[in-house]
Amino acid sequence: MDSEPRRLVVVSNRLPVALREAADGGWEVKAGAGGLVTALAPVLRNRGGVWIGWSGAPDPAADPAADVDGLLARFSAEAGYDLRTVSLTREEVDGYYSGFSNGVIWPLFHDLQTRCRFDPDCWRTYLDVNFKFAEIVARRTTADDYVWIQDYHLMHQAFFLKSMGVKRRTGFFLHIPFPPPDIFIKLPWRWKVIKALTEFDLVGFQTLQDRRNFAACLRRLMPEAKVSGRGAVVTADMGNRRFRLGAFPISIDFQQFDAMARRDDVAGEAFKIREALRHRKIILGVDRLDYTKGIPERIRAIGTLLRRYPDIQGTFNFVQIAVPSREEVGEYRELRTEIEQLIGRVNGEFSFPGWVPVHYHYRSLPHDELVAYYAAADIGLVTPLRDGMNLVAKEYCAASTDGDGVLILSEFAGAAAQFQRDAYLVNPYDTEGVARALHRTLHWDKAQRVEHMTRLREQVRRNDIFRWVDSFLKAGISRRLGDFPEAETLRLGRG
Ligand code: ADQ
Repeated sequence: MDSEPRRLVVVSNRLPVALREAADGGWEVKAGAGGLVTALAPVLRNRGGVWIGWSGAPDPAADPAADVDGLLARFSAEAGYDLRTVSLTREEVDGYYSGFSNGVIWPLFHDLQTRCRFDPDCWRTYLDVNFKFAEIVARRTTADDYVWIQDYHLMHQAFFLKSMGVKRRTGFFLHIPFPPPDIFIKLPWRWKVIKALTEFDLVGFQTLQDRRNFAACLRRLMPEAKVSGRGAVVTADMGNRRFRLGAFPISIDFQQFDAMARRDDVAGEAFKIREALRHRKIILGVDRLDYTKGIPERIRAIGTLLRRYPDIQGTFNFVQIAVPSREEVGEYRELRTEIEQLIGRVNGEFSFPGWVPVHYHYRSLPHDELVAYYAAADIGLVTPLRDGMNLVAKEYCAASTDGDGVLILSEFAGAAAQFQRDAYLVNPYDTEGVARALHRTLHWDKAQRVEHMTRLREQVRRNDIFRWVDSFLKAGISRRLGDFPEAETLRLGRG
């Protein structure tokens, strides 16, 4: 039996803070607000936890005026856990982050292989940067720690730790899908990637299907591997060692979204949104502007809806909120232009005085404003072409506090596995099918909407982000979130 882990160490590409250039030319730190930070901060806080990652700014350490360590130390003191930054040069960011992680793994793992640019230089930089991360992990941790690595940017951490002779208990969670063998084997470095993943003690996926895909790739590329067991977590036997594979669907802080949607100011904001749209039905899309999210296909479906069912014209608005993402990449700029042109076309064809069908916001919204949109919407239209999980679907349900709402969800989002009974599932490529789903659900009566939404909300409430952390830690080290010792105990233990 393994000994009690003393600290939880989280390693991710980005730190849960953003380091950026301030107006006065210096650097400033801003806290992140994602679900992962919310879930992990309580485990790390006051328990001597550490978070290791890139600050998001290429090489601020090279800037003599930047007191990066000082800035992070001040932030760490407030946050109650240590932040350790991995500095990356502009070239490293280009090769490891943009080139390999987002130019190869992201499209390949989302089944969009034609978008991959298999550049061997980027692959080499990916390995170099993974080595750099692993050196810092080795330096900043001890054999008593549990090291939890996040996502596809860092698939070689366990491999490099072992090659340095550093013994650590490691867990890895993949936030994006894992593709089936026919797609995965297109990767020129498929064997090295799968081998690297087998070096973790636990590899976690979003869904059972992802886990099955991984097991199928493993059998194909490493025939000596034997996967056995039943349930969410199974064992892979590699002959000389074993590791575990599990499905851990990620989630959100349900209570936080629910409570925010119930706040008077947020409910007031939701009312204002409805009023501005003259109390017509609201169909809502919220995404990072990414080609996996199916935004052009969704706008085409709105056009089809208006063309096929003319009775519906003037009765609803489609509001699309897109957060700018990876704007430095040409492909993403082209996608933005395509979306704007498609919206222009639909609005040009169907608007009439007093009604414009599609409203489009290209910006990141503060949390409470986003929740006001969720609360105001009658239909959440979540139609990614492929998605690891999709948290927007869960946030929409959590913010629908009156239980009156409809979730139309892509069958290719990880969330579909949990929501298949109560979301209206669609194929995002089938614009006529999506239009039909919209037409039908716009006519659902209140009892029907409430019946499904109540069950969806219950599902998210029960399976929240804290449960996700617990289930991963339980599989990894037979521990729960609350089991990590408080800092006081730690200090006494050390003294
Ligand atoms: P993402 O691809 O980023 O995450 P998603 O899970 O939908 O996808 O999360 C997006 C987040 O961005 C949500 O929390 C949402 O609130 C926020 N957001 C979206 N639009 C916004 C806006 N206009 N303003 C402010 N915030 C906005 C990856 C994987 C997913 C997986 C998650 C978590 O691709 O499949 O669900 O990680 O594991």
